[in-house]
Amino acid sequence: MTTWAIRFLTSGESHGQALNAIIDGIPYGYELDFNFINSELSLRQKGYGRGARMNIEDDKIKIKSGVRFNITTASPICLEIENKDWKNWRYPMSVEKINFNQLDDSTRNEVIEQIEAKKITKFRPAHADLAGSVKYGFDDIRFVLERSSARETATRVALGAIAQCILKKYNIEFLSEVLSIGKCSDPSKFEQYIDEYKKEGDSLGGIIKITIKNPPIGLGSFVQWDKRLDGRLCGALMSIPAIKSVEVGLGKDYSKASGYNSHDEITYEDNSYKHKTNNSGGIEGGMSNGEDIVLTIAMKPIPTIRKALNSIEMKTHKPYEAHFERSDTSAVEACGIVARNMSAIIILDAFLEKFGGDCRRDIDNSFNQYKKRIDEI
Ligand code: EPS
Repeated sequence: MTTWAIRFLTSGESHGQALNAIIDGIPYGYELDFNFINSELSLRQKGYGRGARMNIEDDKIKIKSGVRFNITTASPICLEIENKDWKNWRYPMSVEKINFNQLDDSTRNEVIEQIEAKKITKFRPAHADLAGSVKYGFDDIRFVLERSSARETATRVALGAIAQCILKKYNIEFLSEVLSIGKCSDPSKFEQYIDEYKKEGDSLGGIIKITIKNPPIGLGSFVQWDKRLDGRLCGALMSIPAIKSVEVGLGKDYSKASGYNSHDEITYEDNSYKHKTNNSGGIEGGMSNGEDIVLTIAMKPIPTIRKALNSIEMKTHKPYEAHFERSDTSAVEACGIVARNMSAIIILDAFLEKFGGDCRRDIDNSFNQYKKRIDEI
């Protein structure tokens, strides 16, 4: 995915020491609200159907660089989120710290035996296990599952919450709402529905709606394929583990309507352009059109399930029941928090591409000047 004004990377394994992220391109002069950032992290941990891991973790952002007296300094921001569960995972995560040359033969053999015994070799259907192990040549699926784990999304929420702190100054807000879990679309029955599947050792996915409120008209562009805002947002949302579809506005239902009956008619009220409806989901021609941006994403059921599916063991190629580790029954609500924060990173990128400067005052001037110009049209 191309980003234009900001770049970011994340690192860390699910049961490694910590998760880290670095984001570059954040201008000078924005006050960050750490209570808000930590509340987004806490919301990502919650939602009905989460597993025992969430009782261990207490995700909080630790800033390592790029912020002084709560104000962004324009330097890259480096952040860390601790994995409290790391302490419970002696092998194999800490094994690289052991100097094999200094061990006597029997201790070395004991360590090797422990590593061998802990290897995971039974692929879970629908997980990254199979393709990841084959691609990299791993003989232990743990190398795949540690990094492919949705634990990584905590860092993206922290980065997205930083983006939200900045975009709030321009009245842009990000909301997420769970529309359905499995086949249940009655929120008052979600918990009961999840309980039934939990009892069965099964898992669930769901549908989430993301609303981006008050984006200025003209974010993104039609001039180049990779500048289109819908492509950028959809790519970012598809990169969230377990997401299988992203729709903008009416999405696939738009294809079933006729143009006359579905396109959003344009009006002019209170000094600005508006649309009578919002079937386009706030994006036309790869640009925000001034309406709220509405995206709907579908999450597949979590791959790790107690009620084992059939699979193959890596060494013998013989059929086995897939490996089970402690897991969530549903993480749909958490996924909504991840999705709104991923959207915030992309909107900030497009916002800084349009109004960018090195310091907040320049960006405020550019934003206000643009508003003045479009009010005068
Ligand atoms: C996950 C498996 C579970 C989830 C985890 C994602 O972790 P564990 O194997 O430690 O029980 O709880 O999600 C998180 C840790 C998180 O912070 O969201 C997986 O296999 O993707």
